[in-house]
Amino acid sequence: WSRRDFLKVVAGSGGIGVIGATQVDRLLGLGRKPEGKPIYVPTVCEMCFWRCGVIAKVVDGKVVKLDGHPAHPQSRGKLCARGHGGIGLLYDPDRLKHPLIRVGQRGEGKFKKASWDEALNYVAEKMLKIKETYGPESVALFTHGTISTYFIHLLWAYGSPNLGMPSYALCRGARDIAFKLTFGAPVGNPERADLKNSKVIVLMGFHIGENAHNSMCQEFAEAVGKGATVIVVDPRFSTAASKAKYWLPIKPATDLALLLAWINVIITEGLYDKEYVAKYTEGFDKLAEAVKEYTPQWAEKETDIPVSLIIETARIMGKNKPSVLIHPGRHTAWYGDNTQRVRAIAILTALLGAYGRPGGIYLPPKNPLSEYGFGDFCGVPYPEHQKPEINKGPYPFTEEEGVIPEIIKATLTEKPYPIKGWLITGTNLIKSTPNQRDTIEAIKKLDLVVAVDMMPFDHVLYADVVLPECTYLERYDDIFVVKERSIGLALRQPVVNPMYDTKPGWWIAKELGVRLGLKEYFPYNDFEDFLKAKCEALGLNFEELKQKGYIEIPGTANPYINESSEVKFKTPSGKIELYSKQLEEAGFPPIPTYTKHEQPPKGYFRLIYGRVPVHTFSRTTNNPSLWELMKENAAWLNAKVAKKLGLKNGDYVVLVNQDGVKSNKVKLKVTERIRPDCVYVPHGFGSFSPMLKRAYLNGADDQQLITRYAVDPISGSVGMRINFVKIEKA
Ligand code: MGD
Ligand code: SF4
Repeated sequence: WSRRDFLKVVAGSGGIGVIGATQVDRLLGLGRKPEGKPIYVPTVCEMCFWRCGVIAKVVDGKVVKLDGHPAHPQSRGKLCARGHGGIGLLYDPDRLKHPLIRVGQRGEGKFKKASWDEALNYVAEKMLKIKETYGPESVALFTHGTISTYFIHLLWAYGSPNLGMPSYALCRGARDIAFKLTFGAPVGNPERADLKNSKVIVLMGFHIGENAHNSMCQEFAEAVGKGATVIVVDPRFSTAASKAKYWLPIKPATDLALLLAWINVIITEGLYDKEYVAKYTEGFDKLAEAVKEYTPQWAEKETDIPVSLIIETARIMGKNKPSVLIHPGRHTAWYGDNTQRVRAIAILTALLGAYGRPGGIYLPPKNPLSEYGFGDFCGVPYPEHQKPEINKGPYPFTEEEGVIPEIIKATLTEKPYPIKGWLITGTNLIKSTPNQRDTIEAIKKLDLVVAVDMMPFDHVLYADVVLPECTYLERYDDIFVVKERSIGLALRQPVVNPMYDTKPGWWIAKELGVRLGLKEYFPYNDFEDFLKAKCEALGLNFEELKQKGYIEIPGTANPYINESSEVKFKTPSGKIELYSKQLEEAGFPPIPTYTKHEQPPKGYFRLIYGRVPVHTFSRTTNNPSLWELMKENAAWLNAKVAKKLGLKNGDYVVLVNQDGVKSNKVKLKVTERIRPDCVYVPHGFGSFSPMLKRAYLNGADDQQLITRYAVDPISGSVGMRINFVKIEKA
């Protein structure tokens, strides 16, 4: 966003703060404007994982403003509110300021201050003891964000495969597997959605604008401006729905029925791209046969969407093919049949000839770079692990990023072998993972819990040792290979020196590695040495990258299929697999089939959740700048239902789930913008860490209410939208 748009957000939310010099003064307690000559430093945002390019304005050694890098394709000169709000993170007085060692019980949050040597020695000693007693596999790593690079390297060098990343099973895992099974490649991050050229945009439970990813929002606005038809399928009238021609308020958990009915109409009415289907796909006849039963009449009963609208929207897609984007989504961990649901999106995309065509899903860029990863730098192979990996569970298509609840289950049961140590870096495990009771019980069984974080979020209360990382504005990180329509390289570099006694993640991992006898895996003293060597290996000038912040590699853009040359997809058949033999061989339906999901019992509502544009998960809820824009969440309830229950807008209520678990008190948003059978709660609020002065007990924690989950048997994706709540007055 531009500064003007940002001010609009501030005004719209009734906020009082504008992130500029005045607020920086307040955050710093300066009481005056910094007056020196400004310097501008390019770097990369980490307020969410879109990773926009940033230009930081620094005056008198203080960051006074963050703006979008004009050349970086994910920022295009703009930042979202959270990107601007990075200053609030840097100067948050509640930051972790020095290493801590626990003195009270796990969960009490009682610590003593420690030196880095003391804290690192403590962790290393425990890790060596666990390795000796149980084997290295008994340490697991939970990690998210850039710090993952260094700690996955450490985990693998130490000898454990047991990695759990929320960004896989709790987020985009099912989507990536579904696209790989169908097209031979995941849809990428950023998603390869050619939004700006789309004539029809279909958003299924994907709330662009509330789920704010910078360039994606810019392209959505551009497409809407050019007159694209937007079809929003959501039980809630999202912000994107306000830009849509069609809002289809679907009964939750029935999206697959709508998708199958759309496929049915597209095939029976001959609206598919016949030439494309014949040339690039495999299994069309079997698909046509399989979807015969999924008529719009059948789907109406499942979804509550009228037959006429199902047919009308399918025809609009057919008429505008191939420039139709059925967005594959990002957080696809919904109901336990996630891979098949996203596969239906992929199949519909293929029928419309929209994969590799303008306005659909563009192709991955050509990659001339050698795959030169962090682990390659040391040239030492990782040790073979002796015991089976727990993190993949029994799910045949899962990736190495793992299924977090499988590690938690193994920790609780000690089967197939004990897990005794958890390293938690850059993820608030308590807020990201369903069934908090299991997570907390598992923690109690451990010999070692380490948290590497910047803020004392919920999980930090349970750590034996807390290692404070400095923020993204105070550190180098590994070079980012930006894979958008073309390939580029972006550098995160320190904008200011680290505040307090905090250290970068690469340093913490290295110091631990050295103490664990793994020095050969960390053959550098200074991270600049590593970055320079990496640049050399990639044929780049490090100084130029430092100065520019982002460099595009010319000749790498490859957005659309070249119809005149032979196209080979990286699937076993070399074609787009409408019918998946891989799934069939693994014992799953080769074409998505519909399964009914349980609906809320009487007196209960389905708990659905989502994002707000000024926060990222839980991580920003204590940020002074962003907290001013939104301090607490509100539970959305349909107006008619509220009237029946005698509840008013602004009343405080408590949500109680099917297992009797109660939320914090939460404000009610009474609105026509939601179906009567759901309650919607923005995710990430209601922290129970008293070390957070602003976020503490502000609003309801949706994760607390997610005691049940359904794991997708194909990908291990963890469906979390299967919980029901009733409402009690607070
Ligand atoms: P956060 O809750 O924001 O996200 O889950 P998490 O990755 O756990 O917690 C991030 C933690 O990382 C915070 O403690 C923060 O201070 C710390 N952190 C942030 N930046 C850095 C850094 O640079 N260095 C270090 N060391 N620490 C840092 C996200 C996960 O949650 C995901 S990806 C998804 S898609 C799911 N979303 C989701 C949902 O929408 N609803 C529900 N109920 N559950 C969800 N779980 C998943
Ligand atoms: Fe930062 Fe916003 Fe970009 Fe995310 S979308 S990286 S928070 S500016």
